[in-house]
Amino acid sequence: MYSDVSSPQCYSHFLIFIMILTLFHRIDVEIIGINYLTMTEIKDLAEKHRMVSDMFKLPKSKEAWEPYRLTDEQVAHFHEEGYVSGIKMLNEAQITVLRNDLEEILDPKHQAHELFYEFHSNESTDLDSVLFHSLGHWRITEGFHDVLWNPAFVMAAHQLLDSKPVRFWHDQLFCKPAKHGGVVAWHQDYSYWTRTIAMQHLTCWTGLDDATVENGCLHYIPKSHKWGLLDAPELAGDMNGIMAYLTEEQKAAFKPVPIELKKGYATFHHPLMVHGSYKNESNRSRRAFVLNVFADGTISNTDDELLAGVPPIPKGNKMEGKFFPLLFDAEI
Ligand SMILES: O=C(O)CCC(=O)C(=O)O
Repeated sequence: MYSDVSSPQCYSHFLIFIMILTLFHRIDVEIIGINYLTMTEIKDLAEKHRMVSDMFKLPKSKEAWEPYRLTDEQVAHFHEEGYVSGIKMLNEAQITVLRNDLEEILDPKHQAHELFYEFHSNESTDLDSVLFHSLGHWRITEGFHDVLWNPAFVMAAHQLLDSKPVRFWHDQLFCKPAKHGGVVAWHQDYSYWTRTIAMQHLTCWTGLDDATVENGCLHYIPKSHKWGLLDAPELAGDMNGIMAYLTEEQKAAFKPVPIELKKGYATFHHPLMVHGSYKNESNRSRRAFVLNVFADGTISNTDDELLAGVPPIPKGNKMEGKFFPLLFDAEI
């Protein structure tokens, strides 16, 4: 039996069908609209291997680079002690730009959040403490992108890497809030990086707040870069986890030195330098960003992913490409 298409019942079914169709169409259009917006607004700054803002001026001549050079004494201190600190990186205006950038990207709802390699709102294993730690923000804000090419940074890095060209590895943020900032346990950076060889890496830590003993500044164990490679402890776990891997002689030489720095100033350390930082129980925050580099010619030591979301570089191949820009080459 056929239904009568002109019946009121059939007409109301037809109306409901049209309403559902319209609804789905609108949802569809909205979803496409959201995707379209996301696609157009997220800019991955890793595509740009040069400065994209006017935050820093690139020196145009050999003479113009000179003011950024470390002295021979500073370079000698790095080799002897494993670190050199008190290097001016940023002026007040640059600090303000980076603090504002930081404020924005701390929000996990930031539109470019997916570009982080890692994002830990709280990496601390101590339930009463907070340690914000992330990697990959150079891809997200112009400020954190351009600090990679800061002349004061690249010139010092070049000198400390035995005058070799400087290639970017990755960046990090370590932020401790006032009152309940968590520790960064004693560690050597290279103990987490053996997936890249040879060991010709370097770390630069720059404060966005004045860093003091009270708010959890970085501490070094001078000369520990001569101890060889130790096992890697949990980074934001037990402060003294590394002690299990030390000889009695190393334990006796374990004399932490606080690296107090005014905001905008940096400290550079060797990849085997034992370092860490204590809690922040003061009423001031302690925010800092870290730049990790290696000498050009460093190769991948794994077929696995080197950083989350970054296409693998097959073992034995040179570290280069979109995610690992060359930052400084005196020959160019
Ligand atoms: O900011 C901190 O307290 C730790 C930094 C660190 O581990 C590093 O610079 O390698």
